[in-house]
Amino acid sequence: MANSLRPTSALSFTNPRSLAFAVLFFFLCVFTLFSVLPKPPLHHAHTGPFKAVANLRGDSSSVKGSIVFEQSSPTSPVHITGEITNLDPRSARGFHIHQYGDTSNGCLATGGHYNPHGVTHGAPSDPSTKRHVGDLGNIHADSEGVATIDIHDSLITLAGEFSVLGRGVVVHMGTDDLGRTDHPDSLKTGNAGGRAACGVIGIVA
Ligand SMILES: [Cu+2]
Ligand SMILES: [Zn+2]
Repeated sequence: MANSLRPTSALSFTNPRSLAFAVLFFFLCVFTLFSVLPKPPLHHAHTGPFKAVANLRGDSSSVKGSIVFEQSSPTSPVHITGEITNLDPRSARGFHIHQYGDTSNGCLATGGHYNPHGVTHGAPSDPSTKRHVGDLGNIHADSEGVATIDIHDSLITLAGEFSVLGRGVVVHMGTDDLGRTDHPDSLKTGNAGGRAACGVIGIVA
């Protein structure tokens, strides 16, 4: 008889169903609050677009030019455009990003091909396991010795740990064999010969 007189409010937590409802409502409130609160950015990384330039000059050759690198976001391909002049007419010449942006002792100071993953030399069309990040293949000069560059590369980037910003760009005196010949240097440098001109990839507005 006394039991039937106890209040049976819906919010009584002695009722397991009401307790479950209250807990659910609480978490729903917390979730809603967190989803509407303004969030601070997770990090201060620049998300793009990114733009860089390299001005190439030769140590002793007259080969020169200017190359622009553009990338709309950290995961987009990099668009490389520009012009290199005074090349041998109708030639193909190795074109790479080298490890260092140091030309203080001439183009040799830029070191080897930029190869952060320790793989073999290849063509830009090869998978990332079979090409250096810096392997951009060959540029092709016309009858006047001018190469017009218009490359989209999906492996190089201007953002993050493996950014090529601050590294070197080299145009070689010979043709890059893209890792396809029996020459002992084929899988190391593409046997592209000496360094005709080089420059440092720097940030521009
Ligand atoms: Cu090179
Ligand atoms: Zn290479």
